[in-house]
Amino acid sequence: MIRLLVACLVFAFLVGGVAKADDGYRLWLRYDALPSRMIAVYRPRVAAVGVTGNSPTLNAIRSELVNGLTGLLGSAVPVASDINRDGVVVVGTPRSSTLIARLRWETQLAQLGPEGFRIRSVKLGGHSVTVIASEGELGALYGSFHFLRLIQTLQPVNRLDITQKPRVQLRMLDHWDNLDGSVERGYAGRSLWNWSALPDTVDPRLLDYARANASIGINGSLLNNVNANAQILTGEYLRKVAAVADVFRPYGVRVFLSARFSAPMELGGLKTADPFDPVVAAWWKKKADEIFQLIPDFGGFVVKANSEGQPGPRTYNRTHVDGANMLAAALAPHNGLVIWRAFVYDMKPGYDRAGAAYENLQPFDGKFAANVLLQVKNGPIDFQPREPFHPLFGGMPATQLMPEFQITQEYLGFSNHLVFLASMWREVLDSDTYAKGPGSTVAKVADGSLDSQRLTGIAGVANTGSDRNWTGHHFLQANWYAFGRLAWNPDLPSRQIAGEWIGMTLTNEPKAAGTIARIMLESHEAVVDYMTPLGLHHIMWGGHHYGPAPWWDKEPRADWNPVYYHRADDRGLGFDRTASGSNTVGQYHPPVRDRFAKLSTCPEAFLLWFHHVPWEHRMKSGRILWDELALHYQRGVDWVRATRTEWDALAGVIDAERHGEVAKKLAIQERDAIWWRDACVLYFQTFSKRPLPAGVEKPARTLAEYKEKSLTW
Ligand code: BDP
Repeated sequence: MIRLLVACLVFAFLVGGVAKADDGYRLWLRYDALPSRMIAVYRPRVAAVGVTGNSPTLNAIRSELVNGLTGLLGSAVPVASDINRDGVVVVGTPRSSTLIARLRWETQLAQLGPEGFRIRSVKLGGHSVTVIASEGELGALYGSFHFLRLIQTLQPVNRLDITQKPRVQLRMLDHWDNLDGSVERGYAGRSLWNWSALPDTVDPRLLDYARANASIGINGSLLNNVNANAQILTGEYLRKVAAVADVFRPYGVRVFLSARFSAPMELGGLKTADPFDPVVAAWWKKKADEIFQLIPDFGGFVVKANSEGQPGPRTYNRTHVDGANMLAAALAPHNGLVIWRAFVYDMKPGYDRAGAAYENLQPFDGKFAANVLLQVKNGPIDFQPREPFHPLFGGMPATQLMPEFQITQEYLGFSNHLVFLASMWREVLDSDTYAKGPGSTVAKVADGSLDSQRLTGIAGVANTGSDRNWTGHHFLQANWYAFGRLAWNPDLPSRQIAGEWIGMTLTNEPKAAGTIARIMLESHEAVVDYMTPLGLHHIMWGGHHYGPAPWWDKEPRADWNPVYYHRADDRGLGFDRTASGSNTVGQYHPPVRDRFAKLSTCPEAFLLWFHHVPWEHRMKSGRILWDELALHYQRGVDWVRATRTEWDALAGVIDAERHGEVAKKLAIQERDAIWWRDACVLYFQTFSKRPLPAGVEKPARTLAEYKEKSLTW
């Protein structure tokens, strides 16, 4: 006992010198002092912060820079109102700063817009200074965070000449938060919004939420679940929403609400919610006026209509366009937006859910009002560990499409599994739709450049909650970070995003940072390996979606059951979406369509997505499908084991608190990966009737045991 205590003390001492305990609350905005040799480098460049003017955003910039730079440099960085020495960091707009006005950058800044920024090392009044300028205060705020990031990641700041502007206008986090504080598909505690205390008491944490979002350029926040409760639109709740919006405003985060289509009935006592009924339209108009009275910069409504039991225009024999445009008309006078979700699928005999959204929405291309965006999930089913890109991308050139990603890991191991989602999103953004020939990527649909769209957006379903570390797992903060960075610039490489986040959040020690980056960049493929390799999808346990249940067939709707998706039989495995099957592959443009449709050219990552493949089919490796499948499952398990060893070796480089917590999560991830492998291999073996190939471990339990109860989280 004594020996253990001494060992712990010695360890704590050793570690204490390297890295202080950290509960993860500060995210990537930690601002701990840099190594002294770096402080010596930066000190002359950041002697003072020159932010003049007074506005909520300018004050936010000043305090972020003073706190950030003071923390990073280990001693006070004061505010300077003029330039009387080298090293002043001058920040603002031509209106807020006479120094910036003197530079006559108006033309360049106008090209970058109010959210863009210019950072330059210049001589002003005989002194070497850094200028962070924008046409708008928000751009200056984004530029300030960019400047801090350069220092946090030990980049040189002596000869800066940077111009940036966001490629996508609306960069939005969607919270699936219910009014009772629970979070649909949330795995990091309760909702961040404390409705019962609002509007009188606003949790100070909301300020840190807004700061974190602004630091990565997120400028919209949907506060409530898309499975919406109409109550959020009552006067009582709108006043609470307004209090939240007040906290977010200086940081450029606009508030959006999910609108329940039947709200005129539930709140207004109307007999119908028919979008063609003038009384209904008038109700929405009045509601919109009321909202904008309270929240002048309100973003607009997000609507899930006629999907999974939600009310919508179809209920009244009207179309999605009829519904969306009626709401759009109510919001248009205030410049509000309607974000209409394309997640629509109605079970009918013999249908393929993967084709449903396209069938429902594509015919309305060009019909939506100018202030409507159609929000399309990255893939045609539902946030699976891997899906091909949604065929609506490239399929609706006359519609403003807004990709929707899921940051929260509904189908990817909740907040227990380390998986860096930037790699997955990159795969989708880089996918070539061929809508206008080669190079018609999803990224170009998202940023509007493919079809010269006026409005653009990207949404991510948030993984945040009341947990002290926000995301339940320290590493999953990286997915929030990555989402913001990709929404700002959909071409950013995953490696760069990982590198930035690691440097800001975990360590700048090159060897450790390199190991962690590799782990992150490999993680998505590994999770696909142990969950849904080779194009398998939706084989999770019913309802909660944690852990495997490929045998599941108890849901009331066929298209909620894994057996519907994998179609295993004695012959083989996979969903035939080619001409001999559902033919929904036809929703893609040639040559994508043909590449997917032919067994010989279909990427193996999507093989079982598009084809029903015989067990003895020869794969590129020369192995038969069955052996390849089993080896993928094994490879996923091997990766988690290797990662645990590598992570253990990083003790001392990462503070003990976060290191220990991540290690515990990795142990769960290994347990789960093994469970996934065993359950899937045993189940599919009942069809393939073949032995496990060499190199695949013998399952620890029987299939009956895996079927008996789900994995716990
Ligand atoms: C599915 C979720 C469900 C959501 C739905 C949606 O299982 O909880 O309500 O998506 O996006 O992934 O509307």
